[in-house]
Amino acid sequence: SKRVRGTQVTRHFIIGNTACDLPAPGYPNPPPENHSKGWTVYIKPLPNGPDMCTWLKKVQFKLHHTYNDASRTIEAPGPFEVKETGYGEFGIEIRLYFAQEAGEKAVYREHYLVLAPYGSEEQQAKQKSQNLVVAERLETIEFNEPTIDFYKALTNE
Ligand code: SLL
Repeated sequence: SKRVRGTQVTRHFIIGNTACDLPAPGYPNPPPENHSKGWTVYIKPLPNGPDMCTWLKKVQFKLHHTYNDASRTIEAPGPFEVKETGYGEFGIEIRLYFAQEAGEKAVYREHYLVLAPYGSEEQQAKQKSQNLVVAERLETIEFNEPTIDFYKALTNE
């Protein structure tokens, strides 16, 4: 399909994870043996940002090989997240897939799972008292000369 020449569309989103000590609400209780942490990895829009499923069709999260079914695929409309329990940190391979008419290859990102409190003593104390670690970053994706159909999907949000 035809492309919109000389045009770039940029979209922002958040990649991150939350983590807590088990047992905790929302995770199996009792936890699986040796699993001391609950965590959730996700792709999400910015606060008050537009919905992502106009342009994001599927997200694949590839977990550490110690997990059963290490490849987890979430279709739109999501939520694009994987909730798990475990004992250790590792890099999660993330692939973002777009609509067929986009003619775009999957985009790869990595998120290193953060399970332990981090930052200043004060920040760590707060994370411990709330039993909640949040590790997020802003990500940018740039579509260069998108197809006309994909351009419409991107800009009609
Ligand atoms: C570490 N390099 O040793 C890391 C490996 C392994 C993560 C982390 C449990 C999987 C399961 C799990 O947390 N795997 O039992 O289903 O720290």
